[in-house]
Amino acid sequence: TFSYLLFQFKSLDKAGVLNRTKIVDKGKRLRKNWSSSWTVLEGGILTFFKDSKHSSSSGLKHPAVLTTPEHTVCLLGATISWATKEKSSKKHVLELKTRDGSEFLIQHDSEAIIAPWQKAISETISQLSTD
Ligand code: I3S
Repeated sequence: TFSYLLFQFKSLDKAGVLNRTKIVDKGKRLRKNWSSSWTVLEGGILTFFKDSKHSSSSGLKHPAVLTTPEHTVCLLGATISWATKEKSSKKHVLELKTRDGSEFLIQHDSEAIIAPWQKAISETISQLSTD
């Protein structure tokens, strides 16, 4: 039914492969270590799965099954913005700051891929703040 489809749509907001690095953990600066990972935005939570040891093509077939979550980020009270040049020399870098004082950089060379993530994450953050 339509309401079921709507539920499905809302329950899995977005998924794909992005580059990410955690740069601050609860106020403590970490060494930047970029890696590519399967990323899922669902129910107000952003989950970065561990880098698959397999080739990216096999990793893409059953990514959620073959890998384990490395970071689960609650978007309640988080902020997202485009990172300044000082944060990274890469293009299209998003800076995600969580309520517990952690920071992630999220990146993709393709603007067509990263722009919808920026939109989805900022919409989720706004949605959570009005709930
Ligand atoms: O902010 P930084 O220190 O310039 O970040 C770069 C480093 O993490 C670098 O690794 P090494 O510390 O092993 O040199 C990475 O390879 C670079 O990708 C990082 O810079 P970008 O501008 O790509 O985020």
